[in-house]
Amino acid sequence: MASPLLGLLTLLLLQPMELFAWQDYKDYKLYELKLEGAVEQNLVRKWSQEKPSWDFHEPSRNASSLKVMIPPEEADGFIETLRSYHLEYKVLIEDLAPLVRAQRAENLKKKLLIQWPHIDVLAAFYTHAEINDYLDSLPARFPKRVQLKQFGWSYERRPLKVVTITNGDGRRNKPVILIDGTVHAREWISPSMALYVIQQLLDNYVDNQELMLDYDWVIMPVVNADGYEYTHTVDRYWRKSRRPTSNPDCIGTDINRNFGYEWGHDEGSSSDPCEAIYRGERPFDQPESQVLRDVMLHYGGRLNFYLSLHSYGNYFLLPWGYTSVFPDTYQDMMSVADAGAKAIIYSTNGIYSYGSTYYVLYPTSGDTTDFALGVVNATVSMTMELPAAGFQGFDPWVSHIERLVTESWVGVRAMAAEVIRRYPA
Ligand code: 0X9
Ligand code: ZN
Repeated sequence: MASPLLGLLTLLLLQPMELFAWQDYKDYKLYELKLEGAVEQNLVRKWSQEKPSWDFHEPSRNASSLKVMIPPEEADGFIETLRSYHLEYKVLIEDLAPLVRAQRAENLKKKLLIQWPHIDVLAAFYTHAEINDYLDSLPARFPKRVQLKQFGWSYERRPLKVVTITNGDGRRNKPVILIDGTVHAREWISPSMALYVIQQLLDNYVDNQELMLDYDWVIMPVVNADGYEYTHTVDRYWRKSRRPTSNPDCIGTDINRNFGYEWGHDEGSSSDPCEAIYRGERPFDQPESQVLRDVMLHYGGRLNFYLSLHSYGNYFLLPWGYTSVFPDTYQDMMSVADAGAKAIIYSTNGIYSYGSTYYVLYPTSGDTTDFALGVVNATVSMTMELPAAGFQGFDPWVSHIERLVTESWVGVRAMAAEVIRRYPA
């Protein structure tokens, strides 16, 4: 039956995203800028404010270069500006479109082979709905060891779920290790890593049981569900939430600037809805931030290790982000980071830098890690920036997943073991 319906169906199968105005990144370019010192750093900061469409990857304090993605209509002006400041640059990628398309095709092809609801974390990147289906399947498979709880909804009403994993001995109120993922939508290795941790604790119990003897694990693989879904359906490089702002041209808030501890400093966040680090109108005005806050507070009195999974950069970032002053327990937290860094370098030769966010990376204000320490009193609070992969850094190919998550697990496992050793139940 050669009907229009069939034609539509074929179109849907071949180009599923055209119908939803898929951002194809045609002729978008990726540049690398040389950064010589504070002068360039300040220029980049100024340009991020004035030109939100120049998508700078945030420069870390000591970086000697940084990447920036530029839309085709801005390319001439961008180059002119660089030249006028005598900044050195090189073009890394002339046209992002074929690469974005190839990654998308690779992932969709891999997913055809999956036997639902069993998912192979190493075989593909999954959508929020697919991850939720997988989480939903766990209590039946591990009735004594898994508890699944929905803590709320995203702005677009996606259910936000949290899984608690125990060894099933029935002992209540053990100290907790809380791991979250996907606060930033485009950092796709983050949900994969959260899922890998779940699979290690459940399917590889024999090797990991000592990690659950006196501690429970609480894992929220996707915080920014709307943003994450949007990276699968419309725009692969979306970072923020999806709630509209006071500016009709700019959508979304950086959930990692929206938390209510030392919120609102201009050093480390922005009041401009068009910027990547927009903090929102008020602390916790994003439903996703409220949900993660509630999860933290729920486990408050026994939160011994809070770990937020991001990418990229190979960092263990400790509080504070908002100030150059160190927290009282800084050295204790450093010992935990040190255990993670050592374990990784011994196993794969991967090198992590660690220290306070303010010094190691850049100032941040209103982020989850500062809140976990400042308000929830987590014993150890940390952001882990997983390694760069792919062409931008947060866009690994499916074939990279295994290397990234197995290496990262070595670090997470070692840090959990160190927390358990230092703070026995
Ligand atoms: O800037 C951020 O939100 C994080 N980096 S990312 O490239 N994933 O966007 C770092 C936040 C670190 N903050 C603290 N550890 N306090
Ligand atoms: Zn991030």
